[in-house]
Amino acid sequence: MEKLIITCAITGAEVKKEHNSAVPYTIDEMVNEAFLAVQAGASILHLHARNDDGTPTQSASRYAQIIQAIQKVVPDVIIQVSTGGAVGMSRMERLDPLSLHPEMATLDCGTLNFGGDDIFINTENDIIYFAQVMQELGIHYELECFEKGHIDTVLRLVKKGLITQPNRFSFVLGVNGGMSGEARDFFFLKDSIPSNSTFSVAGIGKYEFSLAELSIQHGGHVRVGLEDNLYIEKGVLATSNAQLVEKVVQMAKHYGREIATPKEARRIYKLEEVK
Ligand code: KMH
Ligand code: ZN
Repeated sequence: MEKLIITCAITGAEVKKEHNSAVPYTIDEMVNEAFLAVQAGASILHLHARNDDGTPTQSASRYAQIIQAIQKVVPDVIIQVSTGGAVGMSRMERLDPLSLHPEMATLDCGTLNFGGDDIFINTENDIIYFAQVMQELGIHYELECFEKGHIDTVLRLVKKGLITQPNRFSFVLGVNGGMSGEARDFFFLKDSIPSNSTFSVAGIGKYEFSLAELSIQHGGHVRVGLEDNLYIEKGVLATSNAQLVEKVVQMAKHYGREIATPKEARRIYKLEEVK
């Protein structure tokens, strides 16, 4: 089995310090969380930008400050910027950080309810347009699929040549409005993608570690982080992103799966191929 790629989603757009005071907002806080998460074993950082008061922003200049500061302390890590941003942001706003030519970015592959009155909108034309922009800029994308229909959309767009190979899927499961993250969901999605694809899991809330464990055992990769889950165990808040990463590293050790360095992750995810 390939080594395990751990992505750390350090802050997100929705969770707040009121939920867990470890959620980073400022650039210094993000750098500290990023550094410790990478030290613990993360090879990819999934980034959202925030203003100092915690409000989410897709401003390229804010992303530039965050990325530069992070790269000073962990120069090799793979940076994956979010093009999901926060619910309600416009398409163009969401694309703003791509002007920085990050190594990776997310491509959200369908619309879904996002709890309460929120709808996370990703129409088919949005997906096609975002993919086209990333391809033109040479940015490697990860396919964020919140349910099976999103995978079907990807496979249809791949057939039409609108989404290019290699396909790196991320199963983001457990959003209120998306697919749950039970074992049966995991196997259904894993068995629905072509065998030459890679996949990672991002379990939201209570699904974070149960999905991580399944993915470690079945050749997938893992995303953890305070964006997705605030607890290290039931009822106990995590004290840092690094603590969540460390728990996955221990799990991987238990199953005899080694952890990929950023260099190894680039090879596994084929990030080094001519863009
Ligand atoms: N904040 C969510 C609405 C992504 O990063 O691409 C979308 C999200 C997905 O987090
Ligand atoms: Zn995100």
